[in-house]
Amino acid sequence: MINRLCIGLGNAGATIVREIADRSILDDVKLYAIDSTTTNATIHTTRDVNYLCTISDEDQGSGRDRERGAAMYRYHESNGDFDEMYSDAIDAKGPVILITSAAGGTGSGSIVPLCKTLLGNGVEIIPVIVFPNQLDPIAYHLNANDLLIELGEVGIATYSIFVNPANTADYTDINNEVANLVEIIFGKKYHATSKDSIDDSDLKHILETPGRFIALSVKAPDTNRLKKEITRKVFSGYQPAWTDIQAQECTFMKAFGLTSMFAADDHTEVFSELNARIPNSYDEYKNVAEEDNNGVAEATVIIAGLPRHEVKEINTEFNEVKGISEGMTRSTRPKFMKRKKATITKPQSTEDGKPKFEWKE
Ligand SMILES: Nc1nc2c(ncn2[C@@H]2O[C@H](COP(=O)(O)OP(=O)(O)OP(=O)(O)O)[C@@H](O)[C@H]2O)c(=O)[nH]1
Ligand SMILES: [Mg+2]
Repeated sequence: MINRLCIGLGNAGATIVREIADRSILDDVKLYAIDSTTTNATIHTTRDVNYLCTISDEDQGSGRDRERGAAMYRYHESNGDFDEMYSDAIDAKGPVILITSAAGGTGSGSIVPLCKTLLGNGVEIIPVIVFPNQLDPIAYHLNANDLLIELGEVGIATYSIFVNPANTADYTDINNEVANLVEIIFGKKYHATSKDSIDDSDLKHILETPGRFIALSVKAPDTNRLKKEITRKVFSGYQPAWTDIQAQECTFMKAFGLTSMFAADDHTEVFSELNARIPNSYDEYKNVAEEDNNGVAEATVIIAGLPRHEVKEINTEFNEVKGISEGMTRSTRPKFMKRKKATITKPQSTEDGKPKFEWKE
């Protein structure tokens, strides 16, 4: 019997799985990465990641094609290449986390048949999707939008979304945040406590709430700064938050953990700004751990039942450029320019050896 399971797809998914592999707190999580290149497989991690390399056909034009990603996945699936991963998923404890970017081809395309198979086998799954930012090109957003539609069609109810930062290709920070979410939803952040506590069955309940959820953790030297930092991270972090109007229309599920010297006294105050932005909550789970924690106060936040974030509306009436001569007519010249024909004749003898040029009527 294996414990937890996490599968990363495509470049972003494999890179994030590598980050997870380097965290000792997630040692008991079995890791798979599926990608169409072997580059990722050769990068060192502190422990093993099971790499499954799908056929690489880059010379056929592999970039950002979701159809290709899905077809490759189905081919390998029918070949039995994912059988071990599937049996691990069926045996795994708790939900299986699937991580991919939405914008590419391999991960965004193959996560759909993967979800279909796992759901068909009764496996509980949570997709964690890395979205393009508003400044990313149209092709990224079309892939991302198609992915959401297809995940809806296969019946995904609970999921999480991160949005990549604009104007940078340094993903260290956001990838770290995704790994933090994995720690939280696998229950690694809830320190032992004799007071209110969040256990696996509470987490199961929270993560069965339909809709999008966010999960993050925050550290600060004192509770006042912790309160401000929670608000900052929830409302301007990598996971989209919610508007006041959306909050009025939805019923959220909350899980707030606090580890600090006086956690019981401070719990209400630390989450007060956040609670002020949540008018309707169905339930609230608490974890209150009173310990020195090396002088640092640490809070974890899960909010479930969130609406999907705003996707970029794309006008698909593309203005395609015209062919090189489309809409042009051949030019005519004035009569006085009446042209003679230029002819060139081959040299008759080898003496001068030059082609002969003449104007002819
Ligand atoms: N957060 C994060 N985003 C990434 C990372 N690598 C790539 N991206 C973003 O992911 C999108 C591209 O997806 P990839 O994961 O590279 O694509 P893929 O699944 O390998 O698919 P192909 O298009 O077939 O290569 C772009 O929006 C990139 O900005 C990563 O390590 N972390
Ligand atoms: Mg790739």
